Amino acid sequence: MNSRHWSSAAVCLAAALAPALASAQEVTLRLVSAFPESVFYVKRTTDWIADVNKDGKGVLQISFIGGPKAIPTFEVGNAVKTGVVDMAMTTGAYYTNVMPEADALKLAEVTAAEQRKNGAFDLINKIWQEKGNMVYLARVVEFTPFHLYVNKKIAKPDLAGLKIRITPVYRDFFQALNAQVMNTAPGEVYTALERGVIDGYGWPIHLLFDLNWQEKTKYRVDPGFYNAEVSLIMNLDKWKAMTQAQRDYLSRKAQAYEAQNDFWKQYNQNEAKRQAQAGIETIAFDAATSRAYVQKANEVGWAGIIKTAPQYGPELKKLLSR
Ligand code: 173
Repeated sequence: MNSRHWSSAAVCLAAALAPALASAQEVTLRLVSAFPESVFYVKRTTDWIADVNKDGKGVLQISFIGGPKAIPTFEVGNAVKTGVVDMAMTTGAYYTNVMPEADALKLAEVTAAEQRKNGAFDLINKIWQEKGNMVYLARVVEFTPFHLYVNKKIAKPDLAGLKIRITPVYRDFFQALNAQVMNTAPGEVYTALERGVIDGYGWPIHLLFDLNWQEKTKYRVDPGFYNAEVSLIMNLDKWKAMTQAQRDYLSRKAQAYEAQNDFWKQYNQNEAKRQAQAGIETIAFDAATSRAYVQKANEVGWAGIIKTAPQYGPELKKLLSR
């Protein structure tokens, strides 16, 4: 066989093996959203996935499985922990059943970018690995306060006699304000409002419209409090099974998503305007009452974390506070 024959054989062999080699190198990760699919977080995340898939051919692909119809909101954390799914877009309040520390991310006063520099990101990853069998990839929502929304007018921060929809985000705070609370996934809030089962709810400044809650909401209480957090998390075993190149690629893309968080600043201003246009009135307290309201939120928030997470709570507080 002369060299010309050898080279054409080699070309044929390479051509035959190329797809097999490529597929051996490419991993497909299954991602779920803990938020209903109509919520804008999902559109932003599926746009990000499209970008990951475009640039990640032969390396890494993400397959979007769906929202709470695939995995119920409060079960998403355990699904990631056990590897039922590989990845999730969710918030810590939805997986306090995996570890109470998850809900501390709402108390961050330092930005996600700062958390990567000051050791908070590393501490979060240590805890998430140890207690949740998870990798914490990136925070994709910040610069966003939570608010109390009510259908009965209140003159002061006292929720006695009111039944308020919560998640773990708001539990300690609203209970400290004497509310009767009811833990509910976002997907069930509209019906609860419609039936008058609840007199109000906690939720960020944005995305009411995505769930049509503006139809059933009279007042937003100002000021807002905390720092709404939504993040990408991943199963640790799946992470370890990937190649270094795949881990690097996913980390880089996740960090690029996080780097877009300034987006929320303008978006939230627009959302507040849109609420006013939809007829949602604001209830505002005087300056001293507002200060005390926000301070109480922070105090009871950290007290709750430190009580349920005595080992890591104080360390998280140190690194996430200003
Ligand atoms: O469902 C919620 O009110 C909640 O806990 C939350 C957390 C982060 C972003 C949006 C909602």
